[in-house]
Amino acid sequence: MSERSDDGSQEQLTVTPPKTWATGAPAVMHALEYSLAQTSPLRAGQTLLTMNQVDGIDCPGCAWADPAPGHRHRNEYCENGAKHINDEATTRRITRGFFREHSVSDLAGRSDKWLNDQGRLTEPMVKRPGSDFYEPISWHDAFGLLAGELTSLDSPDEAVFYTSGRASNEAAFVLQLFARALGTNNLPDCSNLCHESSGYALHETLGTGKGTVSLEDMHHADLIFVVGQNPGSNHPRQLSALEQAKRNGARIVAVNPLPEAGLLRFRNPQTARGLIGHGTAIADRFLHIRVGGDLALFQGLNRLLLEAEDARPGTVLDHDFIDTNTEGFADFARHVRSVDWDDILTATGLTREEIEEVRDDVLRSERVIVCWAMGITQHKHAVPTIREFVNFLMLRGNLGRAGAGACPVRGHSNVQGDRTMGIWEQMPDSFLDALREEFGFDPPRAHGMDSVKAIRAMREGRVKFFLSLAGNFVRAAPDSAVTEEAVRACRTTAHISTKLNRTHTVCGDTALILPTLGRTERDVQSGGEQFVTVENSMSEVHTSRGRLQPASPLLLSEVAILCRLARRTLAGKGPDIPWPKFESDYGEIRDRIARIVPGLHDFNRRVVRPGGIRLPNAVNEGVFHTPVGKARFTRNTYELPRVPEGHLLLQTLRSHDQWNTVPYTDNDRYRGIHGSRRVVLVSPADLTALGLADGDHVDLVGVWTDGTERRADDFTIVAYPTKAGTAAAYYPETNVLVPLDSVADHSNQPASKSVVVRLEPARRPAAAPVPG
Ligand SMILES: Nc1nc2c(c(=O)[nH]1)N[C@H]1C(S)=C(S)[C@@H](COP(=O)(O)OP(=O)(O)OC[C@H]3O[C@@H](n4cnc5c(=O)[nH]c(N)nc54)[C@H](O)[C@@H]3O)O[C@H]1N2
Ligand SMILES: Nc1nc2c(c(=O)[nH]1)N[C@H]1C(S)=C(S)[C@@H](COP(=O)(O)OP(=O)(O)OC[C@H]3O[C@@H](n4cnc5c(=O)[nH]c(N)nc54)[C@H](O)[C@@H]3O)O[C@H]1N2
Ligand SMILES: [Mo]
Repeated sequence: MSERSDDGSQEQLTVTPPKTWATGAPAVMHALEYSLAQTSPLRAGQTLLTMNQVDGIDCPGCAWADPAPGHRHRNEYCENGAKHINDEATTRRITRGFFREHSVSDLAGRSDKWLNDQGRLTEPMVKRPGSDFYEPISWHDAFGLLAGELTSLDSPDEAVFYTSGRASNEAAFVLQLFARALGTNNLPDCSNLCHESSGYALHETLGTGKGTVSLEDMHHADLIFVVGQNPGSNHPRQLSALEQAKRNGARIVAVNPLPEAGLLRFRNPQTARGLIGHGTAIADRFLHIRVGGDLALFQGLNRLLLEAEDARPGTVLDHDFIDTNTEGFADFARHVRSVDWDDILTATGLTREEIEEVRDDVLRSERVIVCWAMGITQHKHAVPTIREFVNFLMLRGNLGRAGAGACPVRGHSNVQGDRTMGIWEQMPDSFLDALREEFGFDPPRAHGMDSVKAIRAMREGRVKFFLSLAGNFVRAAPDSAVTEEAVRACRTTAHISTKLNRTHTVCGDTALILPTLGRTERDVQSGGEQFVTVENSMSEVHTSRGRLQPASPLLLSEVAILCRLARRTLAGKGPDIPWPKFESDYGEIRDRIARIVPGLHDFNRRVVRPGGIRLPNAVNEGVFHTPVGKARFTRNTYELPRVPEGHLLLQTLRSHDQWNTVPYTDNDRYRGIHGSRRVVLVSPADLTALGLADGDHVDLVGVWTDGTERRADDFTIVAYPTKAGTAAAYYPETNVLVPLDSVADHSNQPASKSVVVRLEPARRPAAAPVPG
């Protein structure tokens, strides 16, 4: 796959010392700079002022929760939220002339940033078999074409419907209903690539896939672990919660192979103090851990807690909680007592004293929360790692009580809601039974395909039709070359999107672009102006209402596109579902959801109240929906990836200036990197050992256990204080290095933070830039 700079200039990398603080006044300036480059001051203001306000637009960025109504700032958004929203509100437009000028192969050679920079999609387009150009198509013909393709499949299981977490609850519900009425559970989503490991481990141990804490809990914890996440860039408003917790006396332990800016110090732009002062030191303790070492760390901690209990019986463990609510304690305890300290120290790269100091923090704390994100979930042993977090929390009863619990910090603003709505290839029977009751058809019961399985099936010709509701599948998925080949093997691909991305250019014989309204835009249907709903990381469901004039009069909402497609495809065949009614009034969809999803009864009435609805979490009522009716202690083993001599363990992560597969600029301000994303961060100690130097040009060569190698060309080395033995580089440029078969055990989530690489002198000089 060719990667090149499209702006006509040679990439100019400059490196400055990493920042030791996050947010604050410069962040506000940066947000405005990007916003004004995209849109007018008026539009920027219109969006920003209603963002995350009651009855306003839900930020299309991360899934962090909003403070309770009445406690929100007038500017309840962060620098990055402002960038995301104005990236959508951009005044730039892609018209049919653009597609006449640029063939599909031309577009396939462009960078992710260039494609995104072209602006909003404005009318439906089709690429027909044999053609290298997208051409306009009417909505009517587009739905006719797709319906024809779907009905001509040998089996509904030859179709796959991918959802990204930007989609609203209403759109997600309609999509899964359509897929199941058609007869398939092939509903992969970005969650398969994101928090699947969390969902799996929490389900298995606690009987719910969701986190157990609220924002209130964060504010009242005594000790908060921030493990494997970079909130300064990816969940900036989490820093406000951590700051608040600290003001109430909490201690924060950050665990990361990189000393991330936001973990060190935070200047809150929403307070005068933040704008002028030095800000709050966030982490009281920073554990500079090896990539993949977290399971060992928590086993070490758990062992120390058991030993502390031995020394002072009855003072350390919460026996009441353990006896009443859990099973498996004895087996777990036996195992953890036997784990070898040398193994723990090798895996973590920490000293025993460092781990003992954290034990002392724990012993001093009544209420403990563990927060985590991709640094944990994207490993082969992600599921056992999260199970070990649960063991750790349960030892001292830190579950189901105020100020304590498990906090998987979700990515996309509605990734959790999409799951609640049934976007999952293996929804439980209770949900499928409720669908049957409500709509009078028998949904398929056999599990469908997740993202990785779908790629395999496409490659083998078992899937012929691929539709995505938002997202950028070929860039988000691992093993770029393999995934691209798989998607190209489909007969039909179709994308419901706001902006152009690489997945539109790596397509099936027939490909459709179905342009849609974004969350910022007014959504007027025959039943009047609509709002949609979303669910954040803390299970709060609330409304989002767009304000801006749509980017083009030809756009349809996601709900409208899906309802019309369903109606055409299932006409005369499918169950009797009132698609047109759903399209004209989303309240009709919510009435159905209310009867299917536990906790959303009376949905329409309750969701419009300030603050919306908090879905109940059984764990907080002391109820565990596991087969045994109790929470489970588990016995966890792991095998660290084998890193041969001369190799490093590479994690693929986000820069400060990107939204997942979409880079906004080539800068990563907090890490001091400017002007290029093709950089690899390596520790000075490893550089010396490998005979390499800061500024060297290298190829990253990924080695996989089956002997295959994958190569990402021409990266510049940046000497960086990452943990020795480990390296870091940006996603999606490095997805080419992640083998499709390299997945987390049990959850099948790609192990994107665990790639064994070798650095070789660059084979060829930097690709010649091509003018945009
Ligand atoms: N601005 C912005 N915000 C975003 C996104 C975005 O792209 N841009 N994406 C959204 C989405 S979908 C998601 S899922 C979240 C992702 O949020 P994060 O999980 O914060 O995202 P990553 O950049 O993947 O960062 C992973 C962090 O884990 C650390 N890490 C890597 N490996 C390990 C390990 O083995 N152990 C430990 N302890 N740490 C490790 C890395 O150094 C890094 O700090 O952010 C959401 N918010
Ligand atoms: N190597 C590696 N790979 C990873 C990760 C990693 O850390 N490392 N992270 C993984 C994670 S956590 C995730 S969540 C996935 C992300 O995977 P995706 O969710 O598939 O990717 P995004 O980049 O968020 O999708 C961006 C596109 O969504 C469309 N879009 C934006 N807003 C809207 C909207 O309102 N409606 C519609 N219909 N379309 C819209 C636009 O066309 C835009 O181009 O990537 C995963 N891949
Ligand atoms: Mo994510």
